[in-house]
Amino acid sequence: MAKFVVSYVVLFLFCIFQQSNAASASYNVIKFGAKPDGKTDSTQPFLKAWSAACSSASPSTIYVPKGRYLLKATVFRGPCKNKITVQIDGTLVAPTDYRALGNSGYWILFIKVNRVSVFGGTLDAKGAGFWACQKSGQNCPVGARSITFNWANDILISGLTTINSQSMHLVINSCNNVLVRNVRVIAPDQSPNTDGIHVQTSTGVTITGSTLQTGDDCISIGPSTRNLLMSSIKCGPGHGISIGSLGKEFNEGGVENITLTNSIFSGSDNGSSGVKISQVTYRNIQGTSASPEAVTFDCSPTNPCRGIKLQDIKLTYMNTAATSSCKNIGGTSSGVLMPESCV
Ligand SMILES: *[C@@H]1O[C@H](CO)[C@@H](O)[C@H](O)[C@H]1NC(C)=O
Ligand SMILES: CC(=O)N[C@H]1CO[C@H](CO)[C@@H](O)[C@@H]1O
Repeated sequence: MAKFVVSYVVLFLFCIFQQSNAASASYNVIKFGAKPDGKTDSTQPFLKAWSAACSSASPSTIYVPKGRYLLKATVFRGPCKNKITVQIDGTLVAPTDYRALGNSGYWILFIKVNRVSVFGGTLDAKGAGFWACQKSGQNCPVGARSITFNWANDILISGLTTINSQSMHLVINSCNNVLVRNVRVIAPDQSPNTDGIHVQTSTGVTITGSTLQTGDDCISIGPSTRNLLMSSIKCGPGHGISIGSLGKEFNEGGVENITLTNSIFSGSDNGSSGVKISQVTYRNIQGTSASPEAVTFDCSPTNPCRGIKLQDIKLTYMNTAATSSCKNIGGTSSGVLMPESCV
């Protein structure tokens, strides 16, 4: 009898699997006219593939084969009828002239999408021209973020590489339930404002197994962010992890329940804050600091940081213990702490 039940269940699962397989649709961008030559503008073919997937009643896959695809500023808009998987085996490249992304502020933008998964892919934004413009003090456009999710829910970003963004590489803004895993960010350590991952006004974001080498914050956390988990992060060069560094506007929402575990920093420095911060846990963090002061909690007297927990931290500066400084902070510390805790 028990045996019968098991095989019945297996058969039943098999049927479901068959069914969902049969019903899913696949859209290859090449069939919509995309050219993998790195020169022909493939923006419209990508948008047509998106429209087809977005209006599909069954789950669908957009497939980007190997090759280089030139994309201008592109908006993938939802809501869509069902789940969408974007499988990228190729590289998306931005136009060589940085002005082509204009003042839009975005290169690849997903708006109001739900249940979208992006697997693989490389984004090469060719940001060097834009950074040079900024350095020379000319009149430059605002600079485009490479990939942004705005008002999105149930998102998976897995195995994506993003290179040389004009500004922030990956932005998660006003989202719920986002998993970022095995992502790589690569930009020179002198490139300005090229944050690796920026999270803001979002709940339930997990960032794991990612390597972030960039010119600004590896991860920056903006106002109104709750339940953010970061684990197995390799950061550096880069400015470490900053919380609430925007802090410019009044009535910004606080940052709550942020956990960073099992992460390694090299040549990193710190960030500080102007917004209300609570329940931040740093556990099992190692590495080297670019400045003698490795840990700075510069919380404001009006919005002190609360519930900060530090456990097993070892950060050195030129082979000696780095230092820490705390202002207006409350919390606890345990385990081996280098620098000594100021909490
Ligand atoms: C804090 O965030 C974690 C995810 O990092 C979540 O599992 C947990 O439920 C959150 N705690 C509270 C009190 O919301
Ligand atoms: C190296 C570095 O950027 N250190 C900074 C850490 O944060 C404090 C407070 O904002 C700054 O004063 C340091 O310069």
